[in-house]
Amino acid sequence: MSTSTPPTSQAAAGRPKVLVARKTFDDIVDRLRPHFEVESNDTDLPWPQDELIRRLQGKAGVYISGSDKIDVKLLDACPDLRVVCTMAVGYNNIDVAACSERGVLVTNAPDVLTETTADFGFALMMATARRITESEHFLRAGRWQHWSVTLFAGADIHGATLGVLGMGRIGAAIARRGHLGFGMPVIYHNRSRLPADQEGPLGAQWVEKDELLRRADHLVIVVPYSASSHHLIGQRELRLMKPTATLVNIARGGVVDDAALAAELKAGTIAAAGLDVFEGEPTVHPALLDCENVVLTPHIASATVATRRAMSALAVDNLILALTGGTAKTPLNAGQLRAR
Ligand code: 8YV
Repeated sequence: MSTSTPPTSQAAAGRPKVLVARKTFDDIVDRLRPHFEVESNDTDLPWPQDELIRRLQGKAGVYISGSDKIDVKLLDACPDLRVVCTMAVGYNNIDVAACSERGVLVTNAPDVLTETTADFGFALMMATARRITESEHFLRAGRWQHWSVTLFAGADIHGATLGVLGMGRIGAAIARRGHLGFGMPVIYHNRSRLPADQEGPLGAQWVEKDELLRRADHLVIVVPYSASSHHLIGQRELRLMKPTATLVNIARGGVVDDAALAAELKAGTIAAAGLDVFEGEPTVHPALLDCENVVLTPHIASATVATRRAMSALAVDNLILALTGGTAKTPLNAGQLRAR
């Protein structure tokens, strides 16, 4: 059930109104109350777009997650909106250019989730290479009759070549783990090459994308989603990879062509995949659900209590700062805002 928190005093009536569009930690939402009249979504379900638009009437700011869409239709229907704060680092769900044109500030939540997300990327890579969930399903199904020398024999992590597609903050944190913790040679592809003084500590070497695909034993995808990264990995790319290689996607659904991936996993083009994000999530392509050599998780790479609290708190801080005359901590379009 959704609740609305009405103004409790005369003073509250004059305060700006904000909407917390997704359920988050109550004590963090409470930080908004001294500054604003707050309406919050206390269900754990996203509101349909029309309901979001209806609830945004008269609201100056909105707190959203990575699955709430801020598009032209919504912006044009919500002329009072001045600030959009997402608790996610990724912002492909927000039309930032359209926000800028309408003088709407957008903030995201970088940095606070970097190490947690890198931990998870590494965990998913290890689970995939060492066939952890596949073997657990086998055991739980009562199929373990005897030990065998090749039973769930997978691929080593230590010493194997780590390929990182997208060398931003999270990509670098994964590279550092591989290089320092597991003695992995690290190769990466990114539109821009890192300066030598940043490559050195990661033991990372820039290569062309096709070379990355050919050489990586374990490929981790960490590029933001945009029109130019749509299906960056499809049939052609998968067929460049080693038959023993694994692929992990913790970036966004749509960066990988899920139908092509399922087909190539079934054909044995690569050994296995670990996926935390999906095209059209929370729906997962049925052909992927049908593959045994895939580890599937429900978009939880940043999901530790401490990190989800830090992400929420950063979004709330941004909302307060932006609407009370301060400077948001992590703005995305502060320099591009059209005057209102
Ligand atoms: C979030 C993410 O959990 O921050 C991101 O971009 O993908 C995840 O860490 C999610 O999007 C929050 O809504």
